[in-house]
Amino acid sequence: TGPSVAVVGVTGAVGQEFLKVISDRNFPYRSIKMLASSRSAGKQLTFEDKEYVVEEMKDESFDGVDIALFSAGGGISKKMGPIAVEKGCIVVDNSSAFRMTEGVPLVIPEVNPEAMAHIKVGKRQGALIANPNCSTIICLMAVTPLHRHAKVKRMVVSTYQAASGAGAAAMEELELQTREVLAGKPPTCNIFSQQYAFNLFSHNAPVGENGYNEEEMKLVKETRKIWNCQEVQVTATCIRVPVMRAHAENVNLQFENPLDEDTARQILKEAAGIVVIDDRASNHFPTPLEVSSKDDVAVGRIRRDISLNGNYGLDIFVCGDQIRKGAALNAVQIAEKLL
Ligand code: 2RA
Repeated sequence: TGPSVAVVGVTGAVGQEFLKVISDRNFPYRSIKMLASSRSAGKQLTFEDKEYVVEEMKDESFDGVDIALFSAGGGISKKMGPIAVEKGCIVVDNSSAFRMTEGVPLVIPEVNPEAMAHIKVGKRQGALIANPNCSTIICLMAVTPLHRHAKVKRMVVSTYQAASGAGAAAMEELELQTREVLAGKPPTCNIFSQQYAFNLFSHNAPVGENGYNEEEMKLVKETRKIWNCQEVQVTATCIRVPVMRAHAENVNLQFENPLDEDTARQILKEAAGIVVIDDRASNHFPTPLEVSSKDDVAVGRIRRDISLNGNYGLDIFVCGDQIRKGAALNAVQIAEKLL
């Protein structure tokens, strides 16, 4: 009786995580289609003790599909998303293709579920919902509960982004390079133009006229759309670091209203999808390894920003799994809200 589901880009890192999350959360699908490009078509895969063959995605793949989870790049989403919607399918798109499109809800279920409240499966109405960028999801999961309490005036984000954000091939290259460098060999640089192992560099997204790269502008624009708050001041610096699959982000916040660090810590302890790791005595704070493959976003280093008078400023440090809450889990949670 549940929805018929299609997973688009099923062989990629996020596509595989879609399946893990669907299974972990017992998502009540009636049927599931494994869709990918012609390159992956024909591959066999076992899911929940059933054998599937990956099908090459075609227009007719979406006939009768209720919910399609897309993570196959912006080009595929642009081309096939509207076709699926036309057929009455609800598309949850992990690409950036439609995130800033007027009328397309950009949703983090714990943050702005109201943005998609009008969309339900079963009406065969067809709709497209955009999954925010991973660094936006991870940041706003931690900051929104504080924003709701004291209204963020300005947010300065420094990200330390994992290889997984650049795909499975980047994760493989990080491992390969690490072995090569340790063996005294020159690093293989196919995905990134420079050595990644034992290094870090400004995020590989293109840099725009204003000197910000696309990853940084996503944080600026998506925050304003998700919070429906055009006046919030956001700036960001996104860095790629040699970590496999979890992003870390330092966030400096300036509020319109006072918020002391103890209250902030309490708000975060009570926030959905958040775990507070803030043990100063043992210097134990969030780390990418500790959140990898986990659902919750970890927050620590909660402290008053001493550069400001009173309790109008706060610094926090956030870690979240880029493939899971940063992409697949968020999308499946959106799908759950469609039921
Ligand atoms: C990255 N957020 O980490 C981008 C793409 N998912 O590179």
